[in-house]
Amino acid sequence: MLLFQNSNWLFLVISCVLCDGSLQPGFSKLQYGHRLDRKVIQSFAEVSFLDCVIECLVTPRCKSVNYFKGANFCEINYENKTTAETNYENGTGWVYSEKEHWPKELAGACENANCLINQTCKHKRYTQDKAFDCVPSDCGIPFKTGIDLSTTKREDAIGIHRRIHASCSDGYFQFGSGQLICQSNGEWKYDIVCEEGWVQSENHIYRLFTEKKNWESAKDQCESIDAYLVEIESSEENTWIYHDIVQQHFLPIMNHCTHSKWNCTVWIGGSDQSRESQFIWSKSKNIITFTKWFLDNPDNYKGNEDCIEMLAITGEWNDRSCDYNTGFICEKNLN
Ligand SMILES: [Ca+2]
Ligand SMILES: [Ca+2]
Ligand SMILES: [Ca+2]
Repeated sequence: MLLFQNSNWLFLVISCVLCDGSLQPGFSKLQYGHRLDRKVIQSFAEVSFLDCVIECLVTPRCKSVNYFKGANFCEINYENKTTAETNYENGTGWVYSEKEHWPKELAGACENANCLINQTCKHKRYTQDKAFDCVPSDCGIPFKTGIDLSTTKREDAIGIHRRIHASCSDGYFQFGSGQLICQSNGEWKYDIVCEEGWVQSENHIYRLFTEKKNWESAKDQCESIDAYLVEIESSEENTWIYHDIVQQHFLPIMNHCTHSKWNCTVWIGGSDQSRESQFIWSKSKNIITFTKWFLDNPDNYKGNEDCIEMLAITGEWNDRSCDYNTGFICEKNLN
């Protein structure tokens, strides 16, 4: 009987906390027309003001909330107006409130949960269910080689949304939409890869490799990065590759090139391995129509020259033994 009375009493206290009396300090200290800028851990759409406060109470790192009444939009902050004075500013339609003005009991089962500083406590709201879980509260600052986060706008700056857009730093080529999504496991999902070394011409990109490989290995390396050994289909493409890649990026670092043109070459993707004198491109399997052969070539010297290299000095082609080790150029189509 005593137990029954106690639990009834407990229920009464919880009900009162949730209805009026104890909430008074929190409501009486609301700061209308203000918000704390750029200190957001997480934001939530379509939540009530009280649920916004509860999100803060169950997140150890949270110190205050911003709430936009018109859109039922909630932001929970890792600072308050005392710790981040200069970020406290006017904001029409916003309400600002501090965590310490609200009764801890609002956190329900999470009231005494010892979640880590980068976690938030999940529980069933407005019930006496004692079950809770500690889950990551945000994804932190995203990091990936070559990503430039300085271009993100205020609305999607780090933490303000669980979804942001980034781009690649100078010198990196961007693959993917640039979208980053903070997943519920606390990890960013990246739809962006920034790679160094690619140069673009129209809807193709090219990348020079100076490490020396035989033709087959060079071809494999291009395929391993979702590209192919370059296929040169026109005089314009040959000129562009010769001027913009070979002369600009290859010759300057190959200081021995002046001694012999035969020591300074790059593999391109053509060969006559399957049928002597019928040169085809390895990726498209197209028969090679445009050619830029160096004097007296292709000559199939010693009956053993089936792969095509470009002479870095002149931009002209030579057939050579596929076992020779030299640099190479990969090409990739942009969709
Ligand atoms: Ca091409
Ligand atoms: Ca041959
Ligand atoms: Ca030759």
